[in-house]
Amino acid sequence: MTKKTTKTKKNDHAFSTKALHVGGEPDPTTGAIMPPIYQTSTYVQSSPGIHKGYEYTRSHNPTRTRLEQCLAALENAKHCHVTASGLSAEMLIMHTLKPGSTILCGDDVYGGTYRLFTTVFSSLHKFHFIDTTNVKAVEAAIKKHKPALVWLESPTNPMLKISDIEAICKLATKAKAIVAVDNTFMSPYFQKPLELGATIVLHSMTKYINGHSDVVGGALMTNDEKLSKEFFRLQNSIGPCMSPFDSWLVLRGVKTLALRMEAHAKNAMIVAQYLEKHPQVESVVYPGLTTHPQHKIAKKQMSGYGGMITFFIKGGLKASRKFLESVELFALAESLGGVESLIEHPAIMTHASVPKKIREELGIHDNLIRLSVGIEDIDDLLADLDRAFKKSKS
Ligand code: P1T
Repeated sequence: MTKKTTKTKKNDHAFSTKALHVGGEPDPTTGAIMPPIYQTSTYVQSSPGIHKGYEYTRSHNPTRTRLEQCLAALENAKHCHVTASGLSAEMLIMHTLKPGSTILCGDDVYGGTYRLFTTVFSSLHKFHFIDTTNVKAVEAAIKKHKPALVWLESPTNPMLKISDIEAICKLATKAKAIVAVDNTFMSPYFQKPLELGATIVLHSMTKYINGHSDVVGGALMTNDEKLSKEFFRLQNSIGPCMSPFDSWLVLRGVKTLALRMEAHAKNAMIVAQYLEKHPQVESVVYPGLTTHPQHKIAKKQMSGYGGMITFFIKGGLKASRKFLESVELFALAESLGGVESLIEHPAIMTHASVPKKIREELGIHDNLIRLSVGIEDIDDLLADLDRAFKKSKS
């Protein structure tokens, strides 16, 4: 069997099989079942320019190559480029655009994405932020602004707004714009935007893909060969590459992505239903609840609802602060998508770089709390929330 046939066969496997076996092949020189960490910066050449495909680790590294093969297989993408962080992956996308390009961006995005666009790339490109859950508004904005790129985060961070990716991709394609989707909250397990018409999928690998809160990384996937070459050129020229050790950690973490996502979603649904009934809760946002404004679209384009929940606690900042100080199992920390449960206050923490006025318009109020529901025993998680509600009652 040729090498090419073996790879094609592996790519035909189901998600959880690919997560283990694509890029996870035993080391051909020793038989080690776990791939080696090629902890090297450079590679010996037999004659100038004659080498085994690897010259320098900023450009290529065999451990990173394995991770890229695995992630491309999981997203059903032809190409994947792993980067040093989610934000550096976003930076590379911005650099593929001609200076002066127009970007139509969802109004609710991760605070760091907002900061990158409005304080770093605003001098290079033009950004228009709109509510992309409204397809008609997107259609009108595409006509008006003629963007080169439509940027969607779906579900959004932190409001969990969901955009109709397929409908927006159709509108963008008609207008010769490309669509990039930040798929961090769903991971390729629950959502595959390339199959819905997106040109680029972006992940903060720091979150669900790695899943163990011990790596910061990003990934870009595309089926467009020209774009992929441009990603490589830019990454090699600018330098935000992932280290061999971090690549290896993600390669290990991603093996359990399917199991973890199922466990996150199962726990999150129970927590969301618990919060919905709680007398100290004003309202809950979770894509799996039928009360979610875009629940139908979520059902159509996602195969699960993920592990992220936001809710509004009664009693304003005082109550949210007390609640956040009172939880014991839920750790008060930025980030999400790790096996352990995290809790945070978007207005003060992850979205502090979004101006207060815009935060308020989006609904990121002082009584908004974000949960990244982990895979602990559900009874322990509910008991922890119960305790914190009791303590925060004034
Ligand atoms: O942190 P980094 O790996 O650079 O990824 C940035 C990023 C991009 N996209 C989304 C949807 C994200 O949530 C993030 C990072 N978010 C957090 C750190 C957070 O706590 O929300």
